[in-house]
Amino acid sequence: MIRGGEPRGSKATHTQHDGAASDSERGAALSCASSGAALSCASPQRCELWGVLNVTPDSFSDGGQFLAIDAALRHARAMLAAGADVIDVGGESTRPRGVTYGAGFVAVTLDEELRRVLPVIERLAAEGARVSIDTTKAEVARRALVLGAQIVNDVSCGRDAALLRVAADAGAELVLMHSRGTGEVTATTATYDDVVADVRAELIAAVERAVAAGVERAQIWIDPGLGFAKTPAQSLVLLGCTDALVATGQRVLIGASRKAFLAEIAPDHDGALPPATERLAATLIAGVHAARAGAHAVRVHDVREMRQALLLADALRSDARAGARGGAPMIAQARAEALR
Ligand code: PMM
Repeated sequence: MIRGGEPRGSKATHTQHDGAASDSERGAALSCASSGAALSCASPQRCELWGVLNVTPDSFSDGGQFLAIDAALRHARAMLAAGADVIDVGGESTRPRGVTYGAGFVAVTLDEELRRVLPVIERLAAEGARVSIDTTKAEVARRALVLGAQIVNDVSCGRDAALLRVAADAGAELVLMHSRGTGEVTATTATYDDVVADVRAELIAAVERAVAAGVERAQIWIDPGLGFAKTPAQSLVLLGCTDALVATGQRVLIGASRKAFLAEIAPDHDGALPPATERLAATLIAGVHAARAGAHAVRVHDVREMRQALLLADALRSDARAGARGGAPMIAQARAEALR
């Protein structure tokens, strides 16, 4: 799939959004270069596909669809068959409170979260899937890892030392997703001097906390947390500057799939915001951009479609140019890769 990216500058488009910080966003829009990141990302890896499995009644785009274990397993298996490398299982919605998502997520008890995720994780891991547990609770992470999950996806950015120790003790991979507060957009949480430099610095600090807790540095992923404590414009800037995170040397996960900022940036012709399930085209462009910038994985709801987009983007970069030079277009290579 997509390998590497080309050097480029970055300019963010301004867009209407729900809150404060427009001055700092204007600064941030020019900040890829100023944040000290190398803009060239010739990373050789394949961009992984992480399929989203929300076993919740209230996630913003698929809430309620996969609460029943059978439905969750069916969906996970379909994503694996479509090429997912990881299934990211979450039992508590993380949608931030605010203009976009209204009341936000409903906190669930430990018992309820365990009840939702453990049976699904146990089955998927037993079937050989690489499973990630999307949680902020140390005990949920611990029990999921015991049942065979291999990755802890922490959307609280390593705030809880107990969660970090759980990942360390299990030798698990750990995703540190940037957020502030519970991800809501307020004048406090979404004010940045330079959104790229600030998010990068807060992620690096979280990486150091995790390393101090015993997690192997090479096991740690970072994620800008698009939509979490970020206005749509700030999310756009961060997505546009994915390479600034790749330049840290940590593996980078990008989760843009179906998010509200995509609708704000690309509304319908009549100005209406497309609902979550109708943001596929923007999701695919976001994923292709992230992969080209060197992201190591994209977290998506639509695995088959994302994979198709990444394969075509990759073919356009390499095969089409080889074809123009008189070489044989490497369609066969793409097919071989598709079968991996
Ligand atoms: N987004 C959501 C939930 N978990 N985890 C990571 N690492 N990155 C994200 O961007 C992220 C996440 C919210 O989206 P969803 O409701 O579609 O799961």
